[in-house]
Amino acid sequence: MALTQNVHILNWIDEMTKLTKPDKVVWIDGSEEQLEAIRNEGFITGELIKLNQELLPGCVYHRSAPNDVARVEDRTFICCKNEEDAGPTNNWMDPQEMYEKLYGIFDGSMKGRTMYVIPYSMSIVGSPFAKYGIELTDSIYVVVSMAIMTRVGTDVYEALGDSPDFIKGLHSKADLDEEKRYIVHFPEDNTIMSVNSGYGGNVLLGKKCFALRIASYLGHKENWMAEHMLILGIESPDGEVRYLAAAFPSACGKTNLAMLIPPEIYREKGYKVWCVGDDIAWIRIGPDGRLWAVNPEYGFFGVAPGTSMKSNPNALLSTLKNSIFTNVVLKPDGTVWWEGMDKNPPTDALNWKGELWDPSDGSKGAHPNSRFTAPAKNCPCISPEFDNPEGVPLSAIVFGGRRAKTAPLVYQSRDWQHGVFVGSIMASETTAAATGAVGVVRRDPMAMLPFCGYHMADYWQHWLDMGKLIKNPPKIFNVNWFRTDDDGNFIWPGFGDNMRVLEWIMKRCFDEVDAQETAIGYLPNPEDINLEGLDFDIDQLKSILEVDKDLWKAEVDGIEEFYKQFGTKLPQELVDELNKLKDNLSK
Ligand code: OXD
Ligand code: MN
Repeated sequence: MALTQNVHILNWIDEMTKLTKPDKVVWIDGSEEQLEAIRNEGFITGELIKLNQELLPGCVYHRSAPNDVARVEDRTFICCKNEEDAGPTNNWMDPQEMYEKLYGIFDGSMKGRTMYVIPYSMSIVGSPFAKYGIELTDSIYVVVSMAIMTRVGTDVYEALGDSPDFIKGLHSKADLDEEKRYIVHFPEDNTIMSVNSGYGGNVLLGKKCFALRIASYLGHKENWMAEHMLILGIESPDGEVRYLAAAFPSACGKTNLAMLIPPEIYREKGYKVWCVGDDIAWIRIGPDGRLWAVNPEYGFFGVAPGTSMKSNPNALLSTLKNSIFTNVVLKPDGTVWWEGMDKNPPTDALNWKGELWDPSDGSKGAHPNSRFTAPAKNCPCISPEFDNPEGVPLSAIVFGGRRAKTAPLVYQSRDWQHGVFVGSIMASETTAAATGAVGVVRRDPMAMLPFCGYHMADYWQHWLDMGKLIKNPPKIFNVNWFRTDDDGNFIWPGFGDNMRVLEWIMKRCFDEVDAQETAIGYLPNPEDINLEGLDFDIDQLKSILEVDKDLWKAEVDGIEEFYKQFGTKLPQELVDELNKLKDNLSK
């Protein structure tokens, strides 16, 4: 029975039902009883596998198809009327043409299946940040995952009333045909369509599709920002908490930073780090002229391999109940394992493809992109402000990347405009694990390249325009935990010790410490980074704070090359900043 009388919702569901032709329609109400029944159905269909309920209460296991284990950027489209509005970094197709193509693929795709109707909210229902979505799907995995990753429930219908203001999401696994796999956004129609995939990043439509691609488009129209950023709070011994948001390309330890455990000397003094979010921030200007941020999600969709009690105990502890594990190793005792969890690969276990796994044959047991889906509230360091509808005030915005030599451990931009430039030139060097080629620079401005729902140059302009509206803007920084020595070893210890850098960042935000002005921005005086309790000498620190002008001149060439594709849309302010950098480097 329909759970709403909203005609916009009913008409759309009617149309999508006629198109996809499911055997039945089930309205999800968000109740635990209904989810329990659906999980049980998943055990029968085989979409889900029950795990050991004593050791992992409420946890289930899921495998996606072997050809369907990651986001598919080459099959992800932004379909707005004018190609120019999608920009050079997005795939585009004329919306009419794309609708026709997709309607052909969706036609009858749910025959013999159930269509689930999932009402969900990104951020707290009724809060100033809240945006609502409805996802129609034929996947039980999607239903149970959305119930972890978003706020699912009938209060969404109440909040919507008769309004047409919701994001329509249609997902069907169809035949999991790679050739017909499409993840498509129609920002002008508030619509997302995803077909022929069952992998989280492609099918949990609240996450990348809505909370970043569609939301970035909405933020541009409505003067707010949707960013690919973690949010954390640093509590000092006197109980004051200062917040920052940080953007990193993948493989830079974003989840680890979001859940950082400070070094012992900080903990002894009473410092704490609180996680508000690990992936996405929605940011608005508050009445006090500061930026206020919320995490619009309700759970973590983290990469499993490498997560251990050493690297990120808070993440691992988050997964011990009511979580979903996808494409990891399934042990005979009904628990799970992945590479990097510990040094004891299990015997008699099944690998991510469901085959008996022999750890000694050199193959990986878990897929490198295997995932956990865990309720944020399981996290031991989840911020008490996680559920605050007003969000948290940002003192700093931090950008970062993985650079062997170019970027110093940390530097601060001169002002908002320069900070936008710093975000726009963000880059990471590829590691051997990512591709065959090592050290290739990949630009990923604000870590938004795959997630910006409109023209990247308009997005930069939006950042610049927001700067003019924010009376008390956060300070903008860049960090690089990944400087290497001549043998390729990381110099900075990273992980919890990144706290030492965050402390300097916060001191800068509150004018509590000086800095040196350099060609690229403000750098710390080395003695201002606290090395207490760390086996790391000041000369090592100096070496990773060094700015090599020749490397930066080469960097300028790379930036110019990257900027070229944006043509005349490139904001003049960024051209000015690039020229200023060139000038500074020639002095
Ligand atoms: C993610 C990503 O899964 O950024 O969060 O790819
Ligand atoms: Mn992400």
